[in-house]
Formats: sequence, structure tokens, C-alpha cells
Amino acid sequence: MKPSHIEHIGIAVKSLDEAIPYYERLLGTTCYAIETVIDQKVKTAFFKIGDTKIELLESTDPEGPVGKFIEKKGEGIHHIAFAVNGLEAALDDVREAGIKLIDEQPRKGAEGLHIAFLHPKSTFGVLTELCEDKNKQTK
Ligand code: CMX
Repeated sequence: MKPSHIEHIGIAVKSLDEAIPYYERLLGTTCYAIETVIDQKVKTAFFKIGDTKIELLESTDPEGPVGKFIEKKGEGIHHIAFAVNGLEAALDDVREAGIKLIDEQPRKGAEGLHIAFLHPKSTFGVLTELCEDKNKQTK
């Protein structure tokens, strides 16, 4: 497996309304998309910075993964996502390396990406996402 780039960094925030203006000013760009991912119990807001995105995550349910994260650790960096070509093969590599998967199979994430999470307990404490954009294969 050889990721092509950091696809996005996920940042847990209590309020998108409060965080968006800060990031717009910091990055000198506007938020280009807001999307609710119902099954993940989050509302997301996206910014582009080069090939990488910043994904702000506001929980829609205190029992969802981001709600629980904020309750335990407060706001902050929640996960890092690497872009790969061939997500199924990448997951086979990860399995072979003995890394624990949260998602055994790719599933649909925000922006129509195919995604899978690796468990932070086997990735040195960093919730790690692998993702593939089937419409935009990276080199
Ligand atoms: N980064 C690092 N560690 C994390 C973490 C994170 N983002 N989220 C949870 N953990 C740790 C907790 O601190 C806890 O550690 P301790 O056992 O040492 O206390 C442990 O993982 C278990 O946490 P928990 O609060 O009991 O939560 P669960 O076990 O129910 O779930 C996890 C943990 C990682 C499996 C779950 O949050 C998950 O499936 N995450 C992936 C999906 C996700 O985060 N989706 C939101 C993003 C949506 C998107 O981008 O599309």
C-alpha cells in the first residue's frame, strides 16, 4: 500500500457555525460543502488546501463517534485520511500487517468517497481512514 496524499484531516468541533468562520479566515477560502452523514451521526464542512481537505465534524448525536470523542477528549484533531488507489487491496495489506480494522469492507463516506477506518488502538492512537475516489483515481 502506498497512499498518494493526505486526503483530509478530520477535526471535531462543537459547532460548525462557530468553527467555519475561523477556518475561512485562517485558510483564506470559503467552505465549499456542508454534508450530513446520517449513519456516522455527523454534519461535515469542507475546505480545500492544495490536494488536501480540512473536514470539520459536528456531532448530530451525543452517542455518535464524534459526540463521544468530544465528550471524552474535547474538540480537536479526530482522524487523518489517506488517499489510496485500490481500497480493497489496501485493506488486505492492512489485515496482513495485523492492524485492526473498524470497517472490514469499504463503505460510502462524505463526498461519495469509498472509505474504511483502521482502529486507533492498533495505529498508535490515531484514528486512520483510507479512502478512494473512484471518479478521480490518483497517481
Ligand atoms: N482518535 C483516537 N482515539 C479514539 C478516537 C479517535 N478519533 N475515538 C475513540 N478513540 C478511543 C477512545 O479514546 C477510547 O480509548 P480508551 O479505551 O483508551 O478510553 C477507545 O477509542 C474507545 O472509544 P469509545 O469512546 O468507547 O468509542 P467506541 O469504542 O464506541 O468507538 C471507534 C471508537 C474509534 C471504534 C469509533 O469512534 C469509530 O468507529 N470511529 C470511526 C468512524 C468515525 O469516527 N466516523 C466519524 C467521521 C465521519 C466521516 O469522516 O465520514
